[in-house]
Amino acid sequence: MGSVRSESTADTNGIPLAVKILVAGGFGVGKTTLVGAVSEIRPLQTEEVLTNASIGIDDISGVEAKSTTTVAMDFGRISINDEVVLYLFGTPGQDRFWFLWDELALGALGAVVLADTRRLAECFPSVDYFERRGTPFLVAVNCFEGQQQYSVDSVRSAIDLDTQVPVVLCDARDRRSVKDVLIALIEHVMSTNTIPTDLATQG
Ligand SMILES: Nc1nc2c(ncn2[C@@H]2O[C@H](COP(=O)(O)OP(=O)(O)O)[C@@H](O)[C@H]2O)c(=O)[nH]1
Ligand SMILES: [Mg+2]
Repeated sequence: MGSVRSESTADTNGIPLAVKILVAGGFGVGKTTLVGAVSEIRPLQTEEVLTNASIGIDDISGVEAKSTTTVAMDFGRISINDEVVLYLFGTPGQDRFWFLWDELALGALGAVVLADTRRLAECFPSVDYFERRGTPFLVAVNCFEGQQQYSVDSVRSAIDLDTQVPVVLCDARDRRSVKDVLIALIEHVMSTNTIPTDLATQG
């Protein structure tokens, strides 16, 4: 009560606006961790124990402790307020699952590209994908412990990002930190005023 309410929200029936957000980035960068940290529902995950079959296929250099891999995707939900609920879809990190991306990206309002500064190049394919598609995104640097801290500006220039694309630092394990990333993304989407054309065709 007393709050300013945008007439453009879908809240006229008390039903929150459902917003689809993608979480992308390279293998082992923290996508599953991020979705799990922030989700109000037990995240649906399709983790599979890394088997000998993936040796030489999944690049675990730098993440040798990693013993599982997301086969299809992560899914989670977070309410930003009474009016907006975000549905998070983690994209598969491995190149062999690229065919799933176009399905996942359908109707997505925006994307978080997670980056690990130890392996920054891993985020390039995601950045390219969303640039090509015209999906608003930001780059969230997952600050693993013991990792050399890079400035937002040095990450931006290393990725050669458009100046409009926000770069933020985060801890994928921390709910508050992840929520801040998502809020920054929503603000960015609103500032770019991009409504995906495929949303109009969704029921
Ligand atoms: N220290 C630290 N470890 C992390 C962080 N985020 C993820 N991890 C660990 O890094 C590994 C890969 O994370 P995961 O979420 O599975 O990566 P994904 O392949 O992108 O889904 C896991 O063992 C996580 O526990 C972080 O912010 N700090
Ligand atoms: Mg994962």
